[in-house]
Amino acid sequence: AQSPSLDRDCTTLSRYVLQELHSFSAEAQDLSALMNRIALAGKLISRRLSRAGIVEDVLGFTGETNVQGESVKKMDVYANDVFISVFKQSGLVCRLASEEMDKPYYIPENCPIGRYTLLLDPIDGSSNIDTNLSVGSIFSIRQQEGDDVDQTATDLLQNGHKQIAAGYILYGASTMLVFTLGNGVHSFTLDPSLGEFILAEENMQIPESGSVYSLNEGNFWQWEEPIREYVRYVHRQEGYSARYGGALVADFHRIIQQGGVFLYPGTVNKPEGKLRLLYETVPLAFLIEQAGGKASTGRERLMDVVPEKLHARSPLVIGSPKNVELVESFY
Ligand code: AHM
Ligand code: MG
Repeated sequence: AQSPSLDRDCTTLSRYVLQELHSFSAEAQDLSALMNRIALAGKLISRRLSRAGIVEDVLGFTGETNVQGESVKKMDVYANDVFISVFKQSGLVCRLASEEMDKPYYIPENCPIGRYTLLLDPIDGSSNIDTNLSVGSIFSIRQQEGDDVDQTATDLLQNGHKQIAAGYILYGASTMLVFTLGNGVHSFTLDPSLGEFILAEENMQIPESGSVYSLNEGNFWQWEEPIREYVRYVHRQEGYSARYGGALVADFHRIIQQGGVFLYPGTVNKPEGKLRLLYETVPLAFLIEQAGGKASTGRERLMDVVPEKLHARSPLVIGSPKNVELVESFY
């Protein structure tokens, strides 16, 4: 019998994206080039992570603090630089906005022609690196609107429906790239010996409901009351399983594949929670909706939220439609 991967004819990412777009329009060409660049960044980051402890400067902190007030890890800086250098050569992206940079990064050479903005969290869940656990990268692509001559990037302060593409790279036991171009969610697995992302699943669909709930229960007394009530309710039911790995991308990947719900609610001191809208919660909202799931702040559909600033945060309730509706019913 043929192995399953051979049955699938080893569809590579670059071939798949061109096929999916069914056209050779300028935009289709651009998107295909953008996805290939993201894949290249993913390969470079994956290669470096796989050598943690063998080569220098993979583990540990730089000693700096970023815009978010968090200690910067060496891999945060490396991954941010990888995305910048990969997109400098693309000609397509004029601005990159990242968790690691206070202001958007402009690539002047690309600005007259580069019509796209890449929003990203270069390494999500970086506290997992030093213990050899999964981390990810999250990205979202938007069309630049207006010429942004004063470099304020105010056109980014619009809702999630403005996204053209979104996805993540999961650096786990294997490296996976999962994305949407607004026409379903597709996943690819990196074959390191080929250096190619090979199609794993087309049109992923999240189950209607699932038994996993995923949140940091250490924050119980910090949460707002509806979330405490929801968790008390879960504790009284049979059949739920708690799963929380400390990296959003990895926890989200479990949910989108197997169903259930991931939550990062607001707390008394931080009503907007921890996760950032433009490059963490809203890209995942786009993906989950494309896979038949739901994403909410608890009070409203996440895709409709308009950020007040580049690094704005939002609560996150995301996953199977039934599970998300149940959480919302506690508000
Ligand atoms: P980071 O992007 O700075 O790594 O922070 C985001 C991470 C998420 O991956 C994860 O879900 C969350 O922070 C974990 O936070 P906590 O330790 O408060 O549970
Ligand atoms: Mg993050």
